[in-house]
Amino acid sequence: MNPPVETLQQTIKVEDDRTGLSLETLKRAIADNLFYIQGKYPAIATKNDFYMALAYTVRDRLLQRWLNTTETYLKSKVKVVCYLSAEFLMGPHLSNNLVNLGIYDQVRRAVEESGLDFVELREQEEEPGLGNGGLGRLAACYMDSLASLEIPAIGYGIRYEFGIFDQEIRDGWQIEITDKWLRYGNPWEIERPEASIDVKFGGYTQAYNDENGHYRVRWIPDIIVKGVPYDTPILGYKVNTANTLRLWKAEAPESFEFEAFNVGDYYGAVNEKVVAENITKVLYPNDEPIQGKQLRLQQQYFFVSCSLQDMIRLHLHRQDSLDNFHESFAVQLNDTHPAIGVAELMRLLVDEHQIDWDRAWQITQNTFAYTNHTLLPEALEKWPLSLFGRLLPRHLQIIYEINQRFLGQVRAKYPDDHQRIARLSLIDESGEKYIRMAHLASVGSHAINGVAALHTKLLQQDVLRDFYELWPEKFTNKTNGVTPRRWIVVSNPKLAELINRKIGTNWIKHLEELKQLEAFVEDAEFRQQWRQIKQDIKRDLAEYVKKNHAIDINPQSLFDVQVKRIHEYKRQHLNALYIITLYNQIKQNPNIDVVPRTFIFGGKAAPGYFMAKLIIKLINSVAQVVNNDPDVRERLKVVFLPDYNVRFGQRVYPAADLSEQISTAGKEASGTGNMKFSMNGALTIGTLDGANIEIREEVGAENFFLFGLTTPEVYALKAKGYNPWDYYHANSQLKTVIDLISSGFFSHGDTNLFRPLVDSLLYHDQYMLFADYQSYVDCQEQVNQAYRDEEKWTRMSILNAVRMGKFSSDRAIREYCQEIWNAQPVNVEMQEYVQPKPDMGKEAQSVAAQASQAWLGAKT
Ligand code: F58
Repeated sequence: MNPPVETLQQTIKVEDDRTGLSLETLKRAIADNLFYIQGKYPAIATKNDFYMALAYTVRDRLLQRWLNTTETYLKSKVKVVCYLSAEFLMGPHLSNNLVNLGIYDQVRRAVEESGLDFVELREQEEEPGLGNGGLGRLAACYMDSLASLEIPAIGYGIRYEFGIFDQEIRDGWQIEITDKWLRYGNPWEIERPEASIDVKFGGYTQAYNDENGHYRVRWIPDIIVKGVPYDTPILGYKVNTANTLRLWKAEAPESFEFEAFNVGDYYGAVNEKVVAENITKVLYPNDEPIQGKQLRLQQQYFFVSCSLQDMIRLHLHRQDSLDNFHESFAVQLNDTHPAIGVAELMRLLVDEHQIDWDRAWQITQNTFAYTNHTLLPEALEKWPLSLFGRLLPRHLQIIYEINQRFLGQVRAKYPDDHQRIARLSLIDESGEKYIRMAHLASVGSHAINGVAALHTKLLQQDVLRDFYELWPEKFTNKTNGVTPRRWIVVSNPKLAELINRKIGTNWIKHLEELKQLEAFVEDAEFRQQWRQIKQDIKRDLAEYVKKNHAIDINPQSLFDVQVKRIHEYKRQHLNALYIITLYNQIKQNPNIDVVPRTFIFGGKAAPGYFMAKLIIKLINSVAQVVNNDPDVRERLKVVFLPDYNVRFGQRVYPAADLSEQISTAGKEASGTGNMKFSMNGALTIGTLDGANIEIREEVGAENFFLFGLTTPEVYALKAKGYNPWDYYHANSQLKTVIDLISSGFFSHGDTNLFRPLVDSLLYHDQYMLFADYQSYVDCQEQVNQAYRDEEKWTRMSILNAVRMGKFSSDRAIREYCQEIWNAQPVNVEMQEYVQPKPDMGKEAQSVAAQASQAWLGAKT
C-alpha cells in the first residue's frame, strides 16, 4: 500500500527540476526540456534537439541569478555601466556558462549518463558571430569581466540576423557564405517585445514655442522603426551577478502597416516592413569603416537611440528627474560606431525632456567616454553631411550647435589659429563636407582612451593631437585585456587543471597570482607536465586537421600560428615570404638540418578587400607546392584553416608554440590574440607594436622574439622615402623569393596572378615588408635555435604564461571603473524563486509588478 501523501511530503525533499544540480535531476531536466520545449522524444530527436534541451537546462540554472541581479539594480540607485558596441563577438555560450556556474563536470556526467555524447552536443551550438574581430571580441571579454567583478552593466548592441560570413576556401580563394546562426533557434536569448522602442528616421524639423514661450524644435520623421530587445544573461565567474546583453532587432511598427493597408497600398505596406527589417539584417564584414553607406548609419543610429531611450526609461523608474542621469549610467562608446549617441542624448534631453541646453550638455559629457581602436587615418569614421542630414535632420542641427559652441571655446584659446579651428571642427570642410565621428565622440565625452600604451601615445601625438593639446586631462590609456575564463579555463582545461593542482584556483579571478608558478620553473617534473599538455593539445589539433581537412601534420613539429583578420598591415604575407625562404633553403641544400615546422594560418578577409584575398590565395598556393614536395616533406607544412572564429581560436591558441604578431610598428592598436597565445604558453615573435611592447616588458625581453623597425624608425623611413627596390637588390635571398613568386612557380606558370601583390610590395608598400624582411628571417632563426633546446623552450613557455597577469580583462575593467566610470561592485543576494501563492497580498503583488514593468518596458 502507498504511504499517505502527507508522509511523503515530510520525508522527501524534492529538488526543483529547473535549479537542481544532482545527476538525477539534471538528467530528468534534459529529458523534460527535450519533450516540452523541443517537442521531441529521444527516438526522433536530432543532435540539435538534444543540444537545445541541454542549453535550456543550463539556462534554467542561470535564471535565478539573472532575475535577482536585475531586481537588485532596479531597487537601488547603483551606477550601471552601459557598453555601447555595434559588435559583440561572444563565441559559444554553453561551455562558458557551465564553467562560470561551476557545474561543468556534473552536467557533462549527466549528459553522458543519459547516453549522449557531450562533446558532440557542445559542437552543435552555432556561435553568435556578431563581430568582425578584435573590437567585437574585446566587448565580449569585457562583459565577462564586468559580471565577474560584480559591476552592474548592460551591453547594448545589434542583433544581426546574419553575423560575420562563414568562410570557405575553394581553389585557394576565399568564398563567403551567409551565416544563418539563428536557423535552429537561439536558446540563450529571451525576446522582450513589450519593451520595444520607436526610432525615427528622415523627415524634417519644425521650430515652435511651447506653452511657456520657450523656443523648441520638433522632429517629424518619414518613417518609424520599432526596436525589439533580445536579452541574453551574462553570468560572472562563480558569483551571483548575471548582467544583461541587450541586442536590438529592427521591425516595422504595426500601426504603419495598418495605415498603408487602409489606403489599399498592400505592396507599400509590405515594403515598409522590408525596409525596417533590413536595418538589422547583416553585420558589415569590413575591418575598416565603409564611407557613405546609408544602411550602416541607420544601424548605428538605430541601436544607439533604442539604447539611450531604454536607459532613460530605466532611470525614470529609479529616479524622478533626468538631472542626475550621468550618476545612473556611465556610457562607453566602443569606437565611433555609437558616437551619434552624443547628439541623440542631447536631442532626448533638450527636445523630449525639456532640459536646457547647457545642463543637457553637462549631463551628456559626464555620461559618455570614448575608446579609440585604430591609428589608421583612413579608418576614422566620417559621414557625408548630405546623407547625414537626410537621415537625421535634427541631429545635424544639434551637431552644428555643438560645433559652434565648441569652436567658440577653441577660438577663445587660440584666437586667429584658423587652421587649428578647421582641423578641430566636427565638420570636415576641405572638400565634400563630412561629419567627423571621432571629433563628435571626443567633444561629447569626459574621457578618451587608447587600447595600449603606444597606441594612446600615438593618439596624443598624432591622430587626436589637437584634442590632446586642448584637453590633456581627458586622455588615459587602458591597455586591453582578455578573460582568462574563456581563454584558459574553457579552452585549455588541462593547463587549468595543472595550475589548480599547484596553486589552487584563485588565479582564475586574480590572474597576477599565476606568478607563484615561477617557483616551479626549475622543477623538471613540472616542466615535463607542462610539455606533455602542450603535446597532447597539439596532437588533438593534428587529429582535427586530419579529420576535417585531410591534411597530415606532425604534432612534434613547431606549431607556428598566425590567426587574425587578413590585412596588409598585419603582414600575413611577410610570414609567407619566410616560408618561401625556408623552402628555398631546403631545396638548395636538401640535407640542411631545419627544425620541422607547421605554419598554421586562419582569418577572414573583408569581401571587398582584393589584396587581402590575394594574400589568402598566395598562402594556399605556397601550401600546395610545399606540402606536395617530397624534398621538404616532414619538415615544412603549411595549412590555411578556413572559417577562423572564436570556437577555432579556443582550439588553436592552446596548441601554438609560436605566436606571430608581426604588424608594421605603429599600425596595430593593441592586438588581443597576442595575449591569448602567451597565456597558453606560446612564445611570441613580434614587432614593437601595440600591446606586444607591454607583453615583452612583462614576460622579459629574453623570453620574446623581437624583430623589425620601431615606430619612430618607420616614420623616419617614410619621411626619408622608403624604396623597396634597395632591399630587393641588396638581398639576394629576398630577391629569389620575390622572383619565384613572379615567375609563376606557385601559380601553375601564371605570371599575372600574384602580380598585384608583388607590385604593391615593390612599388608602393605602406607596410614596409622588405624593410623588416631580413630582421624577421634572422629572428626566426633564433626561434629555431631556441626550439632545439627543449628545456629552454619550456622554461620560456612557462614564464610567458605565468607573467601574463596584467592582461586579464579584469585588470582592464578595474581601471575603467576607477578612472573613467566611477562604478562600484554590487553584491547580489541569492533569493530562491518562490512560486506566487494564490493568497499573495495585493501590496506585494503590486510591488513585484512595478519592478518587472520598468525592466520590461511598460511606459513609466
Ligand atoms: C581592433 N580593431 C584593433 N576593428 O585593430 C586591435 O589592434 C585591437 O586589439 C582591437 O580592436 C581591440 O581594441 C577592430 O577590430 C574592427 O573590427 C572595426 C569593425 C567595424 C568597422 C571598422 C573596424
